[in-house]
Amino acid sequence: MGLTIAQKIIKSHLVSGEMIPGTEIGLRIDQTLTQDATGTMAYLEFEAMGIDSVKTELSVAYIDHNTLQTGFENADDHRFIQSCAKKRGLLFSKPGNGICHQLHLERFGIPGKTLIGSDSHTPTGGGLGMIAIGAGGLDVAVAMGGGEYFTTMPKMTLVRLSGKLSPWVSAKDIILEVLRIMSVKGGVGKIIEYGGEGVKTLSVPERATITNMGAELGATTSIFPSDEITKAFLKAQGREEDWVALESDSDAQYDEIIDIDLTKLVPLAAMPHMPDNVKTVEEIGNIEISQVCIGSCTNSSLYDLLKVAAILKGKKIAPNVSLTISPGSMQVLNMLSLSGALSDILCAGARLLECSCGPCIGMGQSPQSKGVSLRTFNRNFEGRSGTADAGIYLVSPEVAAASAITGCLTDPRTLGEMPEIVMPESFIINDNLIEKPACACEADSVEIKYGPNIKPFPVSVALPESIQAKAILKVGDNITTDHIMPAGAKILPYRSNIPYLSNFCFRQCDEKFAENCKAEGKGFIIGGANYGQGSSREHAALVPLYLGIKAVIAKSFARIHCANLINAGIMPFTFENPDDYDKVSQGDVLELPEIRNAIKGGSKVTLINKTTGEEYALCYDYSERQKAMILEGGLLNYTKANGGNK
Ligand code: MIC
Ligand code: SF4
Repeated sequence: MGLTIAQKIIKSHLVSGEMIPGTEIGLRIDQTLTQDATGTMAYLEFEAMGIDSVKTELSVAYIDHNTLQTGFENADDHRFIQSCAKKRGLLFSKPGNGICHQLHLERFGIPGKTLIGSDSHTPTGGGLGMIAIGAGGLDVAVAMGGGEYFTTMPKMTLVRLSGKLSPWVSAKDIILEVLRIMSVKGGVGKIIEYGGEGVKTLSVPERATITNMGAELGATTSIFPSDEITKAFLKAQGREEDWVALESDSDAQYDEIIDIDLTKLVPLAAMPHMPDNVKTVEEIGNIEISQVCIGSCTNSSLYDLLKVAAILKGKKIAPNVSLTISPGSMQVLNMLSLSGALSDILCAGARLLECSCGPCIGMGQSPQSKGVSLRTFNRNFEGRSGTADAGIYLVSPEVAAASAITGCLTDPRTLGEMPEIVMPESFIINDNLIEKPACACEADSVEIKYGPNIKPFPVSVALPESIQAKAILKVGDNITTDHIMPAGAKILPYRSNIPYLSNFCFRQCDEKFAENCKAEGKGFIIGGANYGQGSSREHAALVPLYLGIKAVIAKSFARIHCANLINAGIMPFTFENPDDYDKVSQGDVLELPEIRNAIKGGSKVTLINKTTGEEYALCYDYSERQKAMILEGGLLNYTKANGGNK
């Protein structure tokens, strides 16, 4: 039987397991990336593993999230990461160089290779034909040390593209359409592969916009073929030698096929507060807006910003609008500037921000109260922008630029003819902001620099015989990691200080959560469907661990968060009968009797509700490795108990 592109790469990197969907596989990882908001923890974990230097082909530590320095904390974290990179053999991308995913695409991604990154949008690399997966920091630390990356063998979905996009319609509209069709949980346990004739009409940055937002589908990753277009992109980046051709076999089998005719697509927008709440811009109508933010790892390529510049050229933004532009990389900014396009953007009245995540992670630019903000980003979760009552709409660069001019949500097709964009044949290469690691003979003398805000991280203990604790919190469906462990300019500086961070856990759902946990000393969380969707931040597991959470019992889980819980030593369970979710109330006293024996023997787990006297059957499908991790109290303890990096 023929193979899909993803299956071919998995096959060539398979270290353990079999390629049977739903079962655990272990993959050899060629490249890793970290960013600063998850990186400090990942390098602390790497230090705890006691490995001298990274064992991958390439590992890069990027600084792109915590670039607002309102105190010493972020700067100290950057210095810590920089010293780790120098000592342990990683490239270090300094602040100002750009957003990790855009930079990795430009400078390091290679078709056919595997990449894991401590950021959920790592699948951006799928635009180049890589298997690029977002993971928790601990999984990345293990991979840096040469260990396998374990995940569940996904099912294969083919999104077959035909036709060609109409003027003013763009790659963002393709992925918004996929989100409309599949929903934010539709991709769980799947790899989304793009194929069909329409693929040939999309450049690598456009493909990367699509694979980037595959994270919002909950997919393991998304991938495009590596073809002549990929080759041309790598050539323009001075890396033609990195190119290899990759396509699926003609008789490859997919579990699901979705057909999209690009010709029929129109400008779309995801309305507050979920990326799958998609309607056409026309349907939503000309609502008034107060802010437009263009950038993020989804839409900050040179192509995107040249389009924005061409639309804004000779125009002025509406008086009621604040327009921000965050170029994805120094290369993008440099080329915009040299081509004169930057001047078109600035003269129209835009505010130029640095090449970083910026407003996407709430690092400034929170909208006004009840403000409507159009963003070319990938997430519009409630409160993520830093303004609790703001309404965030996710749109394409075309819709964003057109609306900035008119002052209300605008279908760009009403502006007449789309200006023509000519892309340069080669990019300006300047890797000045990438620092190389120390050579082997100097690495020993490099000192790791810890700042006072860097505190030890919590480690779980071996699973006890039985656990009795309160349902300390009950939440509904689609709880994001932004709910569990919010980000934003005020909180992100404490990513390396779990005790302090714990005060903000679940604030949006229950202001007293941390206080209640501290009073009880232990607890359970009851969740709905798709619990933990969104980011890869392992803080959403480490902070609950610190607060004494022993298990999360939900209707279903998002992939990365579920793995992070197990890595931390917190048990994820699902209700065998989803209706039992309704029978548990916050505050009920619950018991997992004989839980250690049950997990050890792989037998049924029952949850007893001591308050109501009811019993509920729970499900878990941990692999043998995960069972051992739960029994030992998480991945670090398990690794130590097994004498090294497994
Ligand atoms: C995000 O977009 O939510 C982030 C910030 O990039 C996160 C990582 C983090 O929380 O540090 C992600 O997507 O994984
Ligand atoms: Fe940065 Fe936003 Fe991309 Fe996350 S989604 S990596 S915060 S730009």
